[in-house]
Amino acid sequence: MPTARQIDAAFRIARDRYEAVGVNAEKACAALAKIPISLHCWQGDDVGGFENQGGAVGGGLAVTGNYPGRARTPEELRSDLDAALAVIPGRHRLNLHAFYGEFGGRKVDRDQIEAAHFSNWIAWAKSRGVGLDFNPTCFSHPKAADGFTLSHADKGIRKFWIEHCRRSREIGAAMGKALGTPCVTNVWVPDGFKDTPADRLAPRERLAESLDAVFERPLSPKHNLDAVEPKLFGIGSESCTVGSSEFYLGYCITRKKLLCLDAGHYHPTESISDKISSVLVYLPEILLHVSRGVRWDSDHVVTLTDDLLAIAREIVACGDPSRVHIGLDYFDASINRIAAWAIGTRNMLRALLIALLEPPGIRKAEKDGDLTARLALQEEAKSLPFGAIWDHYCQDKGVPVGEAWLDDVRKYETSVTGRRT
Ligand code: RNT
Ligand code: ZN
Repeated sequence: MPTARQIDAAFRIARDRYEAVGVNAEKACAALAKIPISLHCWQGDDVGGFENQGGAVGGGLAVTGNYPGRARTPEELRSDLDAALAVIPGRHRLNLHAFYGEFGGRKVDRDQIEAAHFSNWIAWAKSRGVGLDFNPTCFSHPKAADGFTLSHADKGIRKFWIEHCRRSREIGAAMGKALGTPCVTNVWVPDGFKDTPADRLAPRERLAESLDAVFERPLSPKHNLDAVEPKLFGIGSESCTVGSSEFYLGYCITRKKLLCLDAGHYHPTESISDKISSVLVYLPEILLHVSRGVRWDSDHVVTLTDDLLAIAREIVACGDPSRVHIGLDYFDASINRIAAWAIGTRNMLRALLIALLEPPGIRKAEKDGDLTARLALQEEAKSLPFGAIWDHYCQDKGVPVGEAWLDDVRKYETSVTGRRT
């Protein structure tokens, strides 16, 4: 492990190197500290939730792997999140799903949930200085078993899910109010067809109508921001997804909602990086689900890929990162789950730091019409010493530098997660 002095020395050299290309590394670090990442609670327990219904994940989602140590209770999940946050620099957020409520052993159906069921989460978040985001859970439930919820042909089933989503955004608003930072409440429904539908229009009309009912009551944007999430396909809904990209883009523009761009929800050769600027022309704010699809929407742990770098670059290049709410969305049960959070979140931050350290000469070359210089500078920027800036940032924020974080996670594994059966 490098000593603090070595980290400082490397930082000073790197800072000078960046200064030579017109970048202020200290300013970049200060800007990074202002960007929160919303950690997805569902990485900690394989999208299980705490309803004690014993229901495996549904809705076309698949979690694979059997690594020991899954969180089985809200206390365990909070403790695991503390362990993850301890190795991630900066202040962040937690993204909760409705079925992570605490129901005191009683059966509380989804259309009965209340903010009181999340009071321990709110207290935890407050004590950690963490913001909360929220999601209705429209899967892993008997009323979603045939793959349809808000667009269901049965009015009673639609009503049930409308009530669930309505309550979810009220809970989101209660969280936002209690914590003094707006909660982004994101609606994703699995609705879709395994095989070629005869009528694609009616379910889409029903989905729009149901969503309008969900969002009927205005809530202060200081407390809650509504988002909706499109998808291309899921397991069991390969032929047609009711909430497609076009469906929700239109919905968001006409209803003034946040569009959620999930990195795994498009054709495999499409990246959400190019979509960010496109939708920011029409929408003041958007939500991202940063994920990594491998051949399909497999939700692998986020790694430092070209795709991730491009996403981070666009968030920064569009001028105001606060317009883009960044959430993570992956679930890997084949490795240590706390490590999965740490790896993905640290990578998201690292990608943002690289974006914040982009030499201004690249943009200038484009403005000047010098495409040769643009490409040359883009390529040279790839070997600038961002690692030394990142190490220093981690040290400055009081978290382990480099792979040292893994030792901390291993210690926690030996004493806590590894003992769970
Ligand atoms: C599913 C969506 C959705 C979920 C979470 C658990 O394809 O990406 O965001 O992953 O709500
Ligand atoms: Zn998602």
